[in-house]
Amino acid sequence: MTEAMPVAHSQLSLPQLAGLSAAQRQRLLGVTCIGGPAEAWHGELPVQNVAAPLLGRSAGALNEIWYSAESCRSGESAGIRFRVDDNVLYGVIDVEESAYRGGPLPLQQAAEDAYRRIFALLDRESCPYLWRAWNYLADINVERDGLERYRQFNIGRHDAFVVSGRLAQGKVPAACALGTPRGPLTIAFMAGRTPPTPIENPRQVSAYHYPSQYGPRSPTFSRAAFAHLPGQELLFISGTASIVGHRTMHVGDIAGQTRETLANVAALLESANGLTRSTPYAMSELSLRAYIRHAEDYPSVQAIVEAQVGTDAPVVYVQADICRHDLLVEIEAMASHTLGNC
Ligand code: 3EB
Repeated sequence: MTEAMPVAHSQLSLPQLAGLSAAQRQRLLGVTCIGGPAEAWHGELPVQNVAAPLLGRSAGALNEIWYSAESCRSGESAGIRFRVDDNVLYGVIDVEESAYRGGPLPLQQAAEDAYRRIFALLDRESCPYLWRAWNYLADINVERDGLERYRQFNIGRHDAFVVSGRLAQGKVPAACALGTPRGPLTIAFMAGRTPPTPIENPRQVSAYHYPSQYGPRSPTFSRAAFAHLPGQELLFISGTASIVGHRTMHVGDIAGQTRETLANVAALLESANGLTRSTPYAMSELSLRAYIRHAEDYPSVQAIVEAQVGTDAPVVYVQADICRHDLLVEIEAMASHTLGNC
């Protein structure tokens, strides 16, 4: 755990978690548990369970913990568990689609409702700026009622951004959206009191400008974003895939897709380095999460990722469905720099 950084994330085993001091627990913002259900230790913490298997690890589940600089307060509102301090809010909402079964597209309604509730909470807590959202839903590529479920999710999410006025103001967060074999729609999010600086990729059409062939409503996310806290700049790189312009490249070719994805991550770093308030960011300092559609592709992806970012970089590999059926891999990343005077 990095003491120097105001906001940090790290991976802890269950015994390590159990061994945290009371002071350290006070600073916990929340937990992501990948590959297995979170254990009972979390009490009132926001916990996102990602019902997708880890790849390349012998041990079962992975707990990724977010810390703040300060003591946090816990809250629960409209099905959202959250922790908040003077600068940052982290929350998790799980929505069961069965609650919306009467309507035409339950997932669309679940997504709209989830995001409306998130925005209401952020306004109430005076943390109006959504920096990053992590979206997971079951059967993301499955067509139901005539429309792929990812596209249904996009309509609901988009509508919530429109209703709240956030789309008109260009306030879309960095994000990812992945498919899991089961589980509710689950959204984790980080928000703050300062507006994020969105970062786009010159090699790609902005996702919110995708043509309608990818669905009736565009996905609402920025390719990356900076978030600023006192003395700190956080860089969130959204889920990034083998897309150039708006088209999928290297269909059926995992090595080609992985290389193209990393070229997009590198392009995002270059854009970010034109906007940073800190020193330039390098590929080697990123903390990454790689989502791989087919478990058997893991060795190929790992070899290419390690060749680019080194063997020491923290990379978590997860088997998950990517939101276009022809995408085989997606990579997201984070980094953090301290800021001198602020
Ligand atoms: C893409 O570039 C790949 O719907 O929130 C990446 C990141 C993707 C976020 C989202 C989707 C999302 O379109 C998919």
